[in-house]
This record gives sequence, C-alpha cells and structure tokens, in this order.
Amino acid sequence: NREFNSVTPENEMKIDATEPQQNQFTFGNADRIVNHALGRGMKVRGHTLAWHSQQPGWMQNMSGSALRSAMLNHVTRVATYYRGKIDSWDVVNEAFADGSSGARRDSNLQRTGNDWIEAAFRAARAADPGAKLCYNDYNTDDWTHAKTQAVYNMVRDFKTRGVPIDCVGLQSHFNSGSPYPGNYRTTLSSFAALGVDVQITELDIEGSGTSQATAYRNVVNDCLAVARCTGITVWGIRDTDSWRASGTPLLFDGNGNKKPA
Ligand code: 9MR
Repeated sequence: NREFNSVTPENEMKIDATEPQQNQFTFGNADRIVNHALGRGMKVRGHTLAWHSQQPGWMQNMSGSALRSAMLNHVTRVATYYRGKIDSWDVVNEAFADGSSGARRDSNLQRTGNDWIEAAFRAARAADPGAKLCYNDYNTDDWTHAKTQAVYNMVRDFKTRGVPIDCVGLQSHFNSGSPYPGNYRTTLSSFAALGVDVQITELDIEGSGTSQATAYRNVVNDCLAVARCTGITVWGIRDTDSWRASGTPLLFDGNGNKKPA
C-alpha cells in the first residue's frame, strides 16, 4: 500500500482460476485483489485472458472451433465482469516461440487458426471498451532477438489493419542467462513508435547488492526515457514470495525491508 499505485494478480485471473469448469466462473480471489486496489485508488492490470498455459483441464482437452468458441466466451465473460475496473488487460500471453524461428508457439489455441490472437483482442474490446488491451510476452526485451521482431511485426500488422491493440507488455524476467540487454531502450521506443503504450509487466532481476541495483536503475531510466512507457510492474514484492525466490530478484527482502535496488 505504501510503495505501489498499481497491482496485478499473479495467478488469480488466469483461466484455470476464473473458469475452473466450463461456463462456471469463479472470481472470489481475483475480486479480493481488485477491491483492495480500487479501494485505495490503485490501478489494476488484468493477467491474463488467453494463454496456452494454466488452462483448466476441460480447455486443455478441447480443439478446433469448439476451443475457439470457448476461448472467446472466456475473454468476453471475464472482461465483461471486470468492465470499468481494469486499466490494462494482458489479452494474450506468450503466443510466440522461443529461439530463432520468429514463429508462433504451437498450442491448442494456435491450432484453432492464426487469427486467434486478433479474435481475442476484438472480443476484449467489445466487452470492455475502456480497458487498454495488451499483448504480453517474455524474451522480447532484446531488440535483436527473433521473438522480439516477430511480436513487433504482429503489432505493426495489427495497427495497420485496425485490430484493437493498445499496448505491449515486456515481462522482463532478467538473470544471468537472460540479462538486461543494452538495447532495451531501443526495444521500448521501437514498440512505442508503432503507436502503442509499452508496459514493463513482470520485472524481476536476479542478483543482489550494487549490480542488481544498477540493473533496476537502468530499466527504470529506460522506461522514463520513453514517453509511452506507462508502467513498471515487479513480479512480486518480497524475494521470498518470488517464483524465482532463490535468485532474490525483487525490491524487498524476506522481511519486507527495502534492498539497495
Ligand atoms: O509467478 C507465477 C507462478 O506463481 C505460477 O505458478 C506460474 C504458473 O501459472 O506463473 C507464474 O507467473 C508467470 C506469468 O503468469 C507469465 N509469465 C511468466 C511468469 C513466471 O512463470
């Protein structure tokens, strides 16, 4: 409450959490977070409406037009339920493959047809016209990476064809194998130049002390240098609650004390 003016549910808005049985929606855990945030004047980032992962069992077992319909129904129902309360939605999460291919990630959603992403965005816009609609991914921080270029080309195509997209989320999970790239500011400004906002959505940087603090400072300065970089979300508050707890990647230690970063 003291340090943040925006909150993202780490797991509570995922598909398995909000639609555990087909057409039976459960919003209790997400509502607690949303109500806490809005009651204190914080913004909420919604995460996430369509994703190959964290699908409930019933959805994992679906394919083709039935899955396409179920996915669009999910997007519509959840975005409608939270209409007016979400600043930005991660409409589609992690739809591109890693590595040098620049291809879409294979998934049951991708196999419903290449237009599944734009279909999800159109459904989200219809359900909540006031929310900013984002495409969110990881390993899209280095401007030279094929995956970054592939997402860039999709966003450019969407803007050209009038597909409703307002923002790109860069997850920005950094560690020694995937370090903060020196061209990060170029990535932010290049996406912004397409006419979308850029948001840093899941920031964590493994390390400690001065080097970790320097990396955090670089990320923040890059965002501040790009007018359309409109938010920085860290993926957790205390190190001990991080999905990468052993890497102590966050801003507060296990006792909730501020680190140099
Ligand atoms: O931090 C999340 C962790 O608690 C969950 O077990 C995991 C699986 O749903 O998801 C983690 O969050 C992921 C996010 O939703 C998407 N980008 C990668 C994040 C780290 O895995």
